[in-house]
Amino acid sequence: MTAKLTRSQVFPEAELPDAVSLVAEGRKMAETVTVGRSPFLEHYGVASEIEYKRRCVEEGRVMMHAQIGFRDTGKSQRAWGQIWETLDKAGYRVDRYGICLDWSMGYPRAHRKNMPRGTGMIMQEVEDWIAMTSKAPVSPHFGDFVIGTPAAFENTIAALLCGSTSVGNLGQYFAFRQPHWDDDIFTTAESLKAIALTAAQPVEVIVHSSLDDGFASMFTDLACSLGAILLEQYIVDELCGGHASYSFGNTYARPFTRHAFQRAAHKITKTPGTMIYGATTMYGQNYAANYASLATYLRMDIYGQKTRPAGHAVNPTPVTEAQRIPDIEEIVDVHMFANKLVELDEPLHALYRDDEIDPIADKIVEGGHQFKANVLQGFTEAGLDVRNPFEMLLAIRRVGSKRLEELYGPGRPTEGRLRGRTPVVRSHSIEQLEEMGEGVVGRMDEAARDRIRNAGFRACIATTDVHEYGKILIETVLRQLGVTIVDGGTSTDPNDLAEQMKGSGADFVALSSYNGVALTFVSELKKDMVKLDVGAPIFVGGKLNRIPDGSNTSLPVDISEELTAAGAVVCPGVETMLEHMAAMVAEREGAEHGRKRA
Ligand code: B12
Repeated sequence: MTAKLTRSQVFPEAELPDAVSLVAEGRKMAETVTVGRSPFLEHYGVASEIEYKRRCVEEGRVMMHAQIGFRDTGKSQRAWGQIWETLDKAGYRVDRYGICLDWSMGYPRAHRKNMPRGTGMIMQEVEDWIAMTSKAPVSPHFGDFVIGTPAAFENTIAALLCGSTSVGNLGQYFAFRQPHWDDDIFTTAESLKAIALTAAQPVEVIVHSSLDDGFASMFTDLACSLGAILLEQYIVDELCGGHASYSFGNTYARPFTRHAFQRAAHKITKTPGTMIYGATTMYGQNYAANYASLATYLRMDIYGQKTRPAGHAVNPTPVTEAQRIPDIEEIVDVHMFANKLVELDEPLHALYRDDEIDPIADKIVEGGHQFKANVLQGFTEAGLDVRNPFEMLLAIRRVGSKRLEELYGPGRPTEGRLRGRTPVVRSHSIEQLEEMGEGVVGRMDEAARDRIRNAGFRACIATTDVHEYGKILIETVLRQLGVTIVDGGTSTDPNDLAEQMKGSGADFVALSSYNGVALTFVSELKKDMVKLDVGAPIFVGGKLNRIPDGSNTSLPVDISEELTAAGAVVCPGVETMLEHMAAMVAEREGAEHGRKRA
């Protein structure tokens, strides 16, 4: 059982920054920084997106959300106008754009230059932000790498100035770490100031949180995910006077629970929801098959918003998403598809069963309230000040999703289950990975399995960024093969990983990378390992691509060859690593045999 929390564990510092002064500093900025008038606000004659959303809910309109953001700012500006215009001509509407800032934008501007870049948009001046949002009357939603990062305050200022009334992403605050940035006190302070700045605006501004980016993708219990919304409402609305809102969807792949969760969330929504994100974990490499997944989750989401509107836009995700960031035409196509689906949706309503789904939604809500209450009580018992937003933010971030669920989850304590509990309503994603891992081991040749088991391998497993599912999969497979796991962490730094390799004497690294940084990471890791005289193989898998410098398409390209040249073993699947491990065993046996003969 997980040990109880104590204040000194969570906050070893003698003193924390004063929350009241930080909130005051954020509010003061509202004297000079206010929401700019964007074409969206002008066109619809509203003060903020919240007002627009309430209006759409009243009219029974299903809103549409598209994600855009290319490395090249010119291309992003083109996309802003082109997608809206093409859909408008067809008689359809895109209501909001979620802007994919690059993760390097999460560093304060003065630190940004030499930091690792991902695959998103990089903007320099506030004028660039304004130039983009002025291209069409679509609501700018700054969902990522604003609140929650070390650049929270300055990026929130830019977002408000260019007319955005929806700024995120509190979910990222809790779960993301910018590489080479260890100062979570600074990140918390900047985020709290940013929240206070939004709260002090004369118009209502959404503080957005993506549950999937935050803890929800790692909770095994949907009640904890709902409890996370309640905790965020508590911090933002109650403690800071702001307007917390949320999205979910990427990792809610099972239609029944996706829908039950929508209904549960509807019951506790205060500020209108931002968007229901596409169920992108349903996508694979085949576009035609992806259309079936698209239709399944979209239909569910459209129905949800028609019958229990919580203000969310739905998000048709292009079917190319599992391969790379989608291009402009692909975004237009998928929106044509989604709008048609809305038109075709009406006669199908009778097919859905309220009597089955509503009791599940009720269980999630009850469990969610229980989770929030458990967290507040547990924190109080540990000596934390639950009325202080700084302490609440930093404590939740430091304790982390897994431990929060272990300590305070509403599920019944059960030995042998993930997080030591039987979930109130099981979330699908993590269990699915475990099943996938078991499948890989089950399909292995029995002799190979035994030889690896007997080899007594020790493996250091890590990720270069927030994507952790690949790591969980590898861990499941390796554990079943008797490999000792050294946890190299998520969003780790190459130098720390090399040190860990040295300290633990691991036989190999298994690295999962998805954000377009694999090449830089592996090159640095290799250098650091050479420095420390560590010669172990580096297995790498995930989404192995990057945007080449000076690219004219802004689309990432495969980097498998470069990674091989940099000294890594590129693994399109887990099987490749297992084959290499078998070869390592054979080599060891050969060496052993040679020694015996000598
Ligand atoms: C789930 C997901 C998320 C979740 C992650 C939840 C979590 N805690 O893990 C959330 C919502 C948090 C997320 C966030 C982001 N994501 Co994301 N995400 C995905 C998604 C849908 C699935 C990836 C996944 O985990 N698959 C499950 C694994 C198990 O399967 P797999 O990838 O097929 O892996 C196989 C092999 O690669 C191999 N493998 C994987 N790792 C390893 C390691 C070793 C050693 C070995 C041997 C094998 C191996 O094993 C698997 C079985 O064969 C993909 C799109 C897609 N459908 O693939 C985007 C995707 C990876 N994300 C992407 C992006 C851009 C982001 C964000 C930057 C978006 C944003 N603006 O916020 C943020 C990340 C921010 C950050 N700080 O890093 C991009 C990457 C773009 C690119 N490189 O071209 C993708 C491709 C989506 C897209 N098209 O834009 N994401």
